[in-house]
Amino acid sequence: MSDIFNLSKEDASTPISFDLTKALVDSGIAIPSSIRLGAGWDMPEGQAKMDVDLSVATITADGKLTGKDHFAFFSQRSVPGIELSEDDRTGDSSVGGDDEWAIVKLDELADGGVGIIGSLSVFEDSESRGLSAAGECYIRVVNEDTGEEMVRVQMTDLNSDAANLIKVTKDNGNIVVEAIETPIQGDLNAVVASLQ
Ligand SMILES: [Ca+2]
Repeated sequence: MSDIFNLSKEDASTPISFDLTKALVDSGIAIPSSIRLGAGWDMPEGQAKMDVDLSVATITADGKLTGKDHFAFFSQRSVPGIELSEDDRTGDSSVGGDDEWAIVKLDELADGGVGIIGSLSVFEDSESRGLSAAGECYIRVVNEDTGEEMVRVQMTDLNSDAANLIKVTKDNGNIVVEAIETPIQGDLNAVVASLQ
């Protein structure tokens, strides 16, 4: 099977554990003009750095990727409605803030897109460590209109290579934010495959 994306990172430039704090924020919150999906991690003292990657997929009502061109990741950072930050290869790019993030405008997603799924994956770790090896690893959703953090998933016990973690959808003018937990073994192409 050929890979879906070329995942090489030619330029040096940017894991995880899971205490899956369950959260569901929904109903009655009007769709913000934009939301931020933020992710961050810091390796425990003495441990080699890890390169965790945030990716954001535009999804249909069935939770499937609307199209290859609607999946934001390190080599395709701008897709309709989604702008992804630069790739952090170490988790060091931010102190007290997100290392990688995406700004999502739900009303500007590609045709057929009713929401997004945010995922984290480990990039080519020579020690094959899973996401739970990354310390203080989290993914969160922030309402950019109010600055309110709507949901945060803190990872402490997920030893998979990757996972789909956050789902945000539109529902009759409101926003629905869900913490999901779909562990995935494999690289970012496995994440994409899980959404097809
Ligand atoms: Ca990265």
